[in-house]
Amino acid sequence: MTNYFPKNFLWGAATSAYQVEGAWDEDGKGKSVQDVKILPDNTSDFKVAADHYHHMKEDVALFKELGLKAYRFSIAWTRIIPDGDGEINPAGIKFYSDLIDECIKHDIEPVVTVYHFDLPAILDEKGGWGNRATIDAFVRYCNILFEHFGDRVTYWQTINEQNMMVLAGAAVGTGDRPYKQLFQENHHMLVAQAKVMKDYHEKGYNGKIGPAPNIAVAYPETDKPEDVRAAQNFNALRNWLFLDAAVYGVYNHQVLAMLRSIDAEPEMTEEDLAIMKAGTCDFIAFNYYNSGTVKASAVTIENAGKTDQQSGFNLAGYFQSVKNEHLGTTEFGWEIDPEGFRTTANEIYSRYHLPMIVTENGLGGRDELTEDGKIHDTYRIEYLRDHIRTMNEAIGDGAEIIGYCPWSAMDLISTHEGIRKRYGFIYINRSDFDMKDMKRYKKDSFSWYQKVIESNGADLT
Ligand code: BGP
Repeated sequence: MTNYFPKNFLWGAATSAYQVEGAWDEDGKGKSVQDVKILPDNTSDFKVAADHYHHMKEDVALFKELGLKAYRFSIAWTRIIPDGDGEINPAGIKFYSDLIDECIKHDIEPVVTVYHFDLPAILDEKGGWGNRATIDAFVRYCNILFEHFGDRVTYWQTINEQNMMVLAGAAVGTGDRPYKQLFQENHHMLVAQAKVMKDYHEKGYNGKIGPAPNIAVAYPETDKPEDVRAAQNFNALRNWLFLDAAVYGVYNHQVLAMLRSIDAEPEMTEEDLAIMKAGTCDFIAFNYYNSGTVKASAVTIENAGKTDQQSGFNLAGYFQSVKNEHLGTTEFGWEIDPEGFRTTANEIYSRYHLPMIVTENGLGGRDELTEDGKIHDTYRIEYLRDHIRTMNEAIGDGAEIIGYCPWSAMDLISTHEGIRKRYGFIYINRSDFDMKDMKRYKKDSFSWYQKVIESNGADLT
């Protein structure tokens, strides 16, 4: 197999603040929607998580040992501005400043997401993204981050998986509401993101900024023209809406028609549209776990609702998600489709011609810590190997992928399935309800990924 990875490829790994940090109310941190949400049954809260807040230096040293060239993490808005739009918390600035310095000291490029599902709870109480004041609060927050860290951070992502907040909000803990409301919130997020990208560019920082949606191409179930069109509709609503806005500053035409027909078209002003046009991105960060498969849908269908990020969803009259009979699944039921990764990367590149960083990709499983302190996660190695192979092929096809940050650098709390669903290269010794000793163990995937990075993707054995 020819190795197409460029010499300076950013081999990385990812986490998000509320899922990894813990210290949920320490050093002045305010509460986010993740801290106050109703948890699914038998599932850990996020109060301690992987206690990365207190193990930061130890963890970054492990990332160095792993060989990471990049670390994709998010900043908790509520550490920086505890109530979302008021006073700045110096301890929050210090924590991320130290984390960035620690990464740089170890030659690890910080790849920073400013907002990963954790809106300040106080802003949520005031109407959240439905309230236009949240746009201003977000823009101010981002500018504060740029002022403090803009000299050291080259890759910024605005919003993690905005599409999943809108389409699978119940699963990712940002709440479910009627489509009319959700797409109005979505519109405000698009405007906020555009303002932030515009500010970032105007202020002349020496870096790049982009969105970080979850992008996964969907297949039609059959070659029936109606199924093909269903897949086109699904892709427009799930994927292209978010990238068309970030890259071209426009609304996808098919999505607007769809939203009109279900009475969910957002209200937007001329000024909003001008802002969207004026603030666009430099690169595309995207998360990929698996593809989707859909068929045409009757005008009324049972279970027209949404499930979780990767299990597909239905829109009566437009599309209905189905199981793909050609794909296996993880033990948590998510389909596995490395070929779809190549297809998705090429599709994104064909549409937008911008450099891409994969900011999430990985397999959640129930890892076992053996008595001699090992974790034999061969299933994770297989998943990552197959995806790295198809990513190499996508680069060979000409898709400009400049970095890969699998989910996750270390075990953390899943969005809705607790810590029993693990993703990390590093095992954290705790369970959903027993904090044990929080000791860090290297999984088999750790030494495997180490070799992958050392060989710049040539050695996947
Ligand atoms: C993405 C999110 C992450 C993450 C991952 C795995 O949707 O950006 O925050 O958790 O999916 O999902 P889960 O934790 O539900 O297994």
